[in-house]
Amino acid sequence: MTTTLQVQGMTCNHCKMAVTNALQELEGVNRVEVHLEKGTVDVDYDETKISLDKLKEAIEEQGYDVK
Ligand code: 9UX
Repeated sequence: MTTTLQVQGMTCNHCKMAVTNALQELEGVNRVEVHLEKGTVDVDYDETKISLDKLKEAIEEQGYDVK
């Protein structure tokens, strides 16, 4: 399924890459799209392999707040 997360604190391209890489290395994540201007992250993932909480945790570990 695809979900859109509101993520606070992503302002530059480095932030974008940090969040993208952190999510993409997780088992069950198919596609990640960060929209800096909107402060959102679209994640296409397999919910039988990974939970939404795990996705949020991975983003928070990079230092960003997930709404
Ligand atoms: Mo540059 Mo993005 O310090 O946090 S990596 S704004």
